[in-house]
Amino acid sequence: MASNRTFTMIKPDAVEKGNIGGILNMITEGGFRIVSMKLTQLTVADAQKFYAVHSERPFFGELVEFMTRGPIVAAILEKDNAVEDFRTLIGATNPADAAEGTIRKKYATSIGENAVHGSDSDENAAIEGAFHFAGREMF
Ligand code: DAT
Ligand code: MG
Repeated sequence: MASNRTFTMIKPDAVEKGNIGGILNMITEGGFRIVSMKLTQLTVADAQKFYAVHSERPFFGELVEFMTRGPIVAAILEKDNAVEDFRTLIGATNPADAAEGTIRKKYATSIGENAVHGSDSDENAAIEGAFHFAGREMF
């Protein structure tokens, strides 16, 4: 059975541009309940660990630099079929391919600076959420 929680980050580009409110509005309008949320900043070690699966890719250095350059909003979200439905709401990794009505279509500027993260599996959602939040911060 699919878990009902996913993990998201509003990335530094979107925070810099003042898009936290607009993105949170799309998330809540999309039927997701906020379980946990905070403004925080990833260290280089955090970003390298978070994106370890991409460590051999040519864009890894750029990705780590981008993700650590300013604050992010980290949040755990709840909805039936959360992981899959949130991936649908955020849209394709490259905003040029993202469907109308998706967060990345509206707020992302490039494949690298694409405004939001969404977990890709129930297992990763649990790992990523626990990385940022203690049990007492999950409501
Ligand atoms: P997603 O964030 O849609 O899950 P991913 O897991 O494949 O995408 O990649 C993680 C992040 O790495 C992505 O949000 C932006 C960056 N990235 C991926 N492919 C890239 C590329 N070809 N050039 C630059 N950055 C890229
Ligand atoms: Mg991914």
